Amino acid sequence: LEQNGLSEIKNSGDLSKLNDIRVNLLGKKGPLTEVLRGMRDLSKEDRPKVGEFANRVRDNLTATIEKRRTELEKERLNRKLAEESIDVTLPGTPVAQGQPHVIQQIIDQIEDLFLGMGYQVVQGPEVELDRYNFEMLNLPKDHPARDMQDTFYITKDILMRSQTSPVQARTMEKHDFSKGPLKMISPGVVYRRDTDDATHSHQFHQVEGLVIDKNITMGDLKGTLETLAQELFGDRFEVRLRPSYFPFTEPSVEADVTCFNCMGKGCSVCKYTGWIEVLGAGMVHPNVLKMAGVDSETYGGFAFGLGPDRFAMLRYGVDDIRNFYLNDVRFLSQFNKRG
Ligand code: FA5
Repeated sequence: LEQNGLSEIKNSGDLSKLNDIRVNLLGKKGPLTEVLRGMRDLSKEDRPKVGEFANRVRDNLTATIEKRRTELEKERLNRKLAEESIDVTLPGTPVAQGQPHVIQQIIDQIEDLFLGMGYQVVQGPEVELDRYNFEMLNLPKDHPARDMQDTFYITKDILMRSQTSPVQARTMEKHDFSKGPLKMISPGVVYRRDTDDATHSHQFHQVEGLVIDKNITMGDLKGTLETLAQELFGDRFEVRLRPSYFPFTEPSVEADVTCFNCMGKGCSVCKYTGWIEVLGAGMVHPNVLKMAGVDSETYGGFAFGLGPDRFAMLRYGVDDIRNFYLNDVRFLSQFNKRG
């Protein structure tokens, strides 16, 4: 029995066979158990001898099974390691790397510039109250200048904001001027019922800027806009300020930049003017200050609202604003900051 058992164990090829052998040899119905059970029928003298012998056989078999089990487990692990080994010389699967949208890149650059000049960045809601989008900006309900921004209304009093200027009103209302001046920019998406064409989209971006303090002049506005133009366009383009009208600023201006497409000669992109309008600005109207609870005798300031979509067109020579919104990765990946 012992010799047979030992050779069966040595020849067992896998763990489940080894387990079967163990059950057969040492299990409850196995021959050894049988022998031990039969001991009660033996004489007093034979009992210890047979017992000792049977126990020795059992111990030997158990130890051999354990040894074989360790061997088989090792073999199995080695086989698994060999099967699962990785060929490090195989070419890897390329991982596509994302990047901020080109307009977001422009907005990030504008934020960096203004943060460096001590401005704070403030966000406002895209679904806005008529009160902030128009009324507090000196545009009561029946004001004809509301037609300048054809607006998506949700209800009589709630709309998709047509400009980022409502964030001015919201921020001024909360600002504690005893703690210092207010300097903010507010980037975001705005909506208008404009007919889409090469330079107009019904959904586009604006960055609002606002400074309120004592003794702010038009010269401060001009210097700020020149710093911005220099940062974004370098010396390649000319910037001109042109008198304009906004109900919330007086006096008001608009800034145009040389058309990138014809460099001022006149083409269909700039509607044959040689210029592309990029922002509106002016000195904050006293009514706007008063409505936000700011003392308009002591404080004044300037505000501007610029279109980063147009900035992106100028900088990269993109001749149709709609390209930014088609989400064609072939187009967008051209503006990869990481090169
Ligand atoms: C305004 O929206 C004013 N809130 C700007 C302002 C702020 C003036 C603070 C004074 C003080 P305007 O409607 O001109 O102004 O738009 C500002 C800029 O947004 C434009 O110069 C242009 O760059 C951009 N813009 C306007 N309409 C569109 C459009 N449909 N598609 C893309 N960009 C547009």
